[in-house]
Amino acid sequence: METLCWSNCKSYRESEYVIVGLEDESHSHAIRKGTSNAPDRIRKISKERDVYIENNRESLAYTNSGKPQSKIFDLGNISRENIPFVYERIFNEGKIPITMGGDHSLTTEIIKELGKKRGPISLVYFDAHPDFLSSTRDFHGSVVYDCLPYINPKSSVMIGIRSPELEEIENIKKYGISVFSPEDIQYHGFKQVIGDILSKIGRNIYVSFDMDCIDPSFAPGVSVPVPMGLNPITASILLKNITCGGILGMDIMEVCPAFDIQDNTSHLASRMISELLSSVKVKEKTPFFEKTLKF
Ligand SMILES: [Mn+2]
Repeated sequence: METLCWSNCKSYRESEYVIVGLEDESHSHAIRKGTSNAPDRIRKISKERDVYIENNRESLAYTNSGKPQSKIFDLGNISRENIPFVYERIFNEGKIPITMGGDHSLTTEIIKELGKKRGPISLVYFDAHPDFLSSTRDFHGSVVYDCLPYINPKSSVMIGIRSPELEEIENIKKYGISVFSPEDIQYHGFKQVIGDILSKIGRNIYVSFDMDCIDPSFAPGVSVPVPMGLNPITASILLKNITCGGILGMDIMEVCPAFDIQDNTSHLASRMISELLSSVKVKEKTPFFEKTLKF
């Protein structure tokens, strides 16, 4: 089995971070199909693009935060039905899952397991869409509503939102989730937005990263693209500042390889995982810029 290039230890037992692939899109209503191919595609592209070969030796690409310091193990792919069993064990053993989907409804199944143990959770939801429908349930458009029993909406945030439906706007107001759109970030600047986000979220952080939060010019291979999205650098800086004090888990969802261009979206997904893993292990909340590499 191909593993993600950031996987650096031999056994699940010794790992701190566990990579899990979920090849399932059974609860997607999107017209574009193919997110179930994403986990293995991201693994393959990570090996091709984030590893350099010098004199027959593999050399892993660093990020500007250094290289991942944690023990990372790629568990491979599991089925939707096995999520409760596998994630209960991961959370019981104090490990941190980094999940590659699959359609976004898989996040709900992960949050259910996490919420039982560690709820209420501060959900940090990167997405073009709020996924906050309540008239239709149990699909990729109702994730946040389906997660309500396990999260604290007042300490949860949505980042990158730009295509809400009326019903979702009403639910955002009703439950008091803070929304930071790409326009907010452009207008106020990300330093202010980071401050606002950090003042909202608690310490029980779970990050769900729908690749459609990124502008489709950078990430065309997603199942429901929306123009005017986040710049990848902005998303990375936000992600690193939010997660540098530690997280309960993260997922990266909705990459759709069949609609990608030159696998750019899969490469960006691999890169986002490495940006996270290279900066997440800092104990205290040091601002990201104070611990980036100095050349
Ligand atoms: Mn989504």
